[in-house]
Amino acid sequence: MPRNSSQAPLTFSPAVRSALDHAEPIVALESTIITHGMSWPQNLETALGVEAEVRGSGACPATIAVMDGRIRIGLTEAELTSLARTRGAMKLSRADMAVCLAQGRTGATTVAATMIAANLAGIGVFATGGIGGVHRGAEASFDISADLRELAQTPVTVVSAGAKAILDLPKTLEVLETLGVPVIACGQDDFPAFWSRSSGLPAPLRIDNPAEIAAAQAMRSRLGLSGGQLVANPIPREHEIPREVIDPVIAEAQAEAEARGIAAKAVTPFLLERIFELTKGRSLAANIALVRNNARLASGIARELASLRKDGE
Ligand code: PSU
Ligand code: MN
Repeated sequence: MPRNSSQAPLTFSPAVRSALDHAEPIVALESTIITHGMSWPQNLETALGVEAEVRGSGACPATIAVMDGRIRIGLTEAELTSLARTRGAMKLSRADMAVCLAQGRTGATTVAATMIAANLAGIGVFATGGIGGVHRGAEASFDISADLRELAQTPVTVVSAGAKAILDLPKTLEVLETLGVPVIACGQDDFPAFWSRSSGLPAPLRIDNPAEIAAAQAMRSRLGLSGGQLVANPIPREHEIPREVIDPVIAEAQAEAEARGIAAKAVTPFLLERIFELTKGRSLAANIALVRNNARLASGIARELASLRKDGE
């Protein structure tokens, strides 16, 4: 267990508490995708569906959020429903967590904040859709997601479908390399592009099975290397939106965001919502499919991490 975890205001759901006590596999899940990434009621359906996917793959889901001054590790169905209906939840990254907790507000955790909470709780793997990264035009806006630095410092394996394709993917890969984050494609050589299976860029590393991904994370800590791993799992073929279809849509949404002066934390939610409208919902269907697919892979990694821990005892 990481240092200081005993002082952190963590509240475990009964299911997660029991899984931790029995050293059973656990997969952390984020909540910004629920409050800022999708709208009601698809956000709740997706959150429940992803949890079911994790259970069906032999692990315990732990959706993470901040409520009433506590970091909640695992939410009941009633709590998930209430979060999915909430308007005005804070979007929490590393910078915002402590203030949200100190003020007793409700907040949804991004990839960065979910990694921090998962690590405090002793959970080693986390599934999401796509991480944040270097935004297009970052050379002017300096908009680079805190998710990247978090991957460099917090020892959690993050399973995603790559970085969201609204980003500048070559620059995102460059920053990850500079920060020393292993970017591991699963099942193919190319780095995936969220809605599409390939970004056209090679991934720096490739591992095709959960056991080796878990072993690599354990090896990092034996080497004293800080940080986690980014596992890039391509969207299932039947759900992908080909690059030539989605690229012009992204460009149009991007141009609108610029024209309207959308900035900072609002950029990603605005682009996802506009792309949803412009694709008449196809982007959302793809997003849901890829998150569920990531939840399955993350569960496999969680099972391997649990058996590594048992072997180490
Ligand atoms: N994956 C999705 N949808 C999302 C996100 C991830 O399929 O909405 C969220 C994650 O919480 C991620 C955040 O950390 O988008 C990135 O926000 P930003 O670009 O502002 O750092
Ligand atoms: Mn940003």
